[in-house]
Amino acid sequence: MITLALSKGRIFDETLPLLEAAGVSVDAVQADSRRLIVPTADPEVRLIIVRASDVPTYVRYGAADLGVAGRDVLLESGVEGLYQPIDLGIARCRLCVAVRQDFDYAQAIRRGARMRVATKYVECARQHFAAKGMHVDLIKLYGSMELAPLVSLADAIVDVVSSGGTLRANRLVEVEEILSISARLIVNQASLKTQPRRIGALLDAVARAVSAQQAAERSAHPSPK
Ligand code: PRT
Ligand code: MG
Repeated sequence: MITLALSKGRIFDETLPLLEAAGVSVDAVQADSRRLIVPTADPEVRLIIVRASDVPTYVRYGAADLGVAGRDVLLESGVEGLYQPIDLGIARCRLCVAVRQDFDYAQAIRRGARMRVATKYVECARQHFAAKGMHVDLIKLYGSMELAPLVSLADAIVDVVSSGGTLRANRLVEVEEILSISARLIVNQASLKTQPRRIGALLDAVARAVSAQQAAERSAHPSPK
């Protein structure tokens, strides 16, 4: 049996079509249920539903052989014991620094002001500001980072942004991009050694599904020459 860890929401929704194309389809009723262990059309593959930030943990300990996790989550959690063979190109977003529209970030940097930065991504934020030689006080939050500058908890936030709609709705602006992010397939290294044929075949099928999806996207939205 191969166990694949996924989080509900965009990762689940965007991974299912790739799995389906790889021959591992999930019944719609099962997908919508509250079950935490979801069977697939392949009796040798099952899904487990976990919190996005818990995916690397399940895979690292071998409770799942494979998982799908955002690059943001992987950078925060570390990747020891994990292979990252495939960039799935889904759940795309970017990790950014954002501030209130009326906050002069460039001037605060010039003055050498010690900023307070609220974020769930403490490791990524620490590295980013250290590389810029900026001293910041990091405040760890677990969600709704966008609120922090509005109630003076922080001067800036580090958060992932996709459409930018949430920032705009809260009168925040993006001032720096730190990383571009997409979701990766991760694999437990020991699982790959003990089930090389089965897992290898699944990885090949998923890689083909990703290439086909990206080719279809390119032909639907050709990039300007
Ligand atoms: O929600 P929960 O606390 O359970 O966990 P999570 O937020 O880690 O999970 P989930 O499912 O929201 O995100 C899983 C992964 O999707 C993340 O690790 C990212 O790699 C990726 N991803 C892609 C995003 C977004 N796009 C995104 N927009 N993750 C979060 N967001 C948030 C963003 O923080 C903002 O608050 O969505 C909000 C709206 O974004 P806009 O810019 O489209 O308005
Ligand atoms: Mg979320």
